[in-house]
Amino acid sequence: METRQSFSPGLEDIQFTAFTEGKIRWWFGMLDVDKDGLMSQGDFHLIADRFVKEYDLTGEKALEIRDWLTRGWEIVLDMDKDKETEQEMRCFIPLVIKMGEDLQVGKKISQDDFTQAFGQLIQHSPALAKSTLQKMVSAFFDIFDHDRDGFIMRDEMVVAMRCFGYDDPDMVEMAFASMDLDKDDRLSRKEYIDGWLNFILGQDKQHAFVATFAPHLTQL
Ligand SMILES: [Ca+2]
Ligand SMILES: [Ca+2]
Ligand SMILES: [Ca+2]
Repeated sequence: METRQSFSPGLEDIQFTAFTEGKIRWWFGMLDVDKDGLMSQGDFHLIADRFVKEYDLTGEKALEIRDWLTRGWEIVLDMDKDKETEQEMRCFIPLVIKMGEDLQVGKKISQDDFTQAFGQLIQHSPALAKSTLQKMVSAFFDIFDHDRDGFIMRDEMVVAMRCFGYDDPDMVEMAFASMDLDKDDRLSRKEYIDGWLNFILGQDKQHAFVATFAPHLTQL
């Protein structure tokens, strides 16, 4: 099964199973950095603050990351799409639209809302779920790749994971190694995106991320 992870999951594998739901709930917990059980702008501000502190950012650089983390969901959920697409989305995936709108106006999202929105997205269109997640993960790649050389190095991964509240070096190493498929000690955008897509949307219970971050899910 080792080589399986070098590709992102096929659309036929993308289903909203209990396993998928468990992973989405885990992922929510990762984004809820202040651990108040809700996802809000406050969490993204906190992540931004931590990055600013870790990298000692000032001026424009600091503003840039704050701006991105605050507006990230708009970009990912494609809020400026055309009218027709918007109506279609409102009709088929209203929970996703509502989540985007709630975040924009500063409302907090519960774990159930987040999970149900993603579930609806997956059930409506595995392809759209995959491309949405791809955009989201790709955007986080840009934040993790602090020096913008197109690769996440081990030290960049360590800092970024710390900003998300994961400071166990073994855990970070496990995640890094499982994504670095060509073993060149850096994560390309593709390695990083495929790693996350396989983890969140794939059905492989032996995935290294599952064992590392959410071992309880192997029992599902
Ligand atoms: Ca929170
Ligand atoms: Ca880099
Ligand atoms: Ca690599």
